[in-house]
Amino acid sequence: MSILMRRRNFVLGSGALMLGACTKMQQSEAGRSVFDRVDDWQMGLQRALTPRDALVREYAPEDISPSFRGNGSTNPQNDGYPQHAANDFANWRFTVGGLVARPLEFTLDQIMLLPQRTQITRHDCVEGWSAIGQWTGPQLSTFLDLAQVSEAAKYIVFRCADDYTRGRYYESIDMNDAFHPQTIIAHRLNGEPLPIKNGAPLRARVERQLGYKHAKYLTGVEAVASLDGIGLGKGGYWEDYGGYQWYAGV
Ligand SMILES: Nc1nc2c(c(=O)[nH]1)N[C@H]1C(S)=C(S)[C@@H](COP(=O)(O)O)O[C@H]1N2
Ligand SMILES: [Mo]
Repeated sequence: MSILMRRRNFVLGSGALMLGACTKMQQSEAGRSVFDRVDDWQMGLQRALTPRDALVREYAPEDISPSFRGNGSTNPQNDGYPQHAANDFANWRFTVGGLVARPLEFTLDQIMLLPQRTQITRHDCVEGWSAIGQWTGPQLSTFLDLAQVSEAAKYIVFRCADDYTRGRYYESIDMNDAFHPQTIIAHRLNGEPLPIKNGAPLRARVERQLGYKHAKYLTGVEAVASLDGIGLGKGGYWEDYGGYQWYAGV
C-alpha cells in the first residue's frame, strides 16, 4: 500500500486532495478495470467514515485545564537526561529509522521549521484522570514522508529516554495511527515548551488512544515490520509489564 493510499483515508475534508490522490492512483494502475477503481474509492470513503479513522474532538481554548499533571516518569534521571535538561535540550536529537529509505536525524531547531499542527484535545489516563491541553508539533506523517518509510513497515515504535520501574519506556502504533493527522510529535503544551513532567523536549500525541500510548521523552521513532524482539514483544512498556491492551482506543 502506498503512502498515497494510506493518506487517502484522511482527506475527507479536502476534495481536491482526494481527487488528486485518486487521479494519481488511476494513472499508476491504468491497467485495472474501472470497477476495481470504484471499489478502491468506496473502501477509502468507508474507512474515512469509520470511528477508527475519524478525527477526535478538538476543544476550545477556554476548555484547557488549568494544570496538566505529570504521570509515570516525570523527571528521568538516566542516560544523560538531566544534562540535556540543564542545557535546554540544545543537543537533543530525534531520529527516524528502521524500515525507511533515508534514516534521518533532527535537532529541535530543525523540528521547529517543519509544518506544525496545534490541537486542543482531552487526555484520558487509565488511572482515572483526564486533562485538556493544547499541543503543538509536526505531524508524525511529515517525518515518515521525509524519511520515505517502507511499505514493509507495519508499526511505528516510539523510543524514549526514560527508564521507568521495570525498564526503558517505549510504545508502538500501527501505520493507520501513524499517518493520522492528529498524531503529532509535540514540543509545546499550552503554547510553552513542554515541561519536563510532560515529556520534554518531545512527546507523542496519539489522540485516538489512552494516555499510556502518548510516549514522552522521545529520542526517535523506528519503522518495523513486527514487534517481536522489542521489549517483551507486546508493543509497549505497559503492554509488557502491566497487561494493558496494545490498542487502547478512547
Ligand atoms: N516515556 C514515557 N512516556 C509516558 C509515560 C512514561 O512513564 N514514560 N507514562 C504514560 C502515561 S500512563 C500517561 S497517562 C501519560 C502521562 O502524560 P503526562 O505526564 O503529560 O500527564 O504519559 C504516558 N507516556
Ligand atoms: Mo496513564
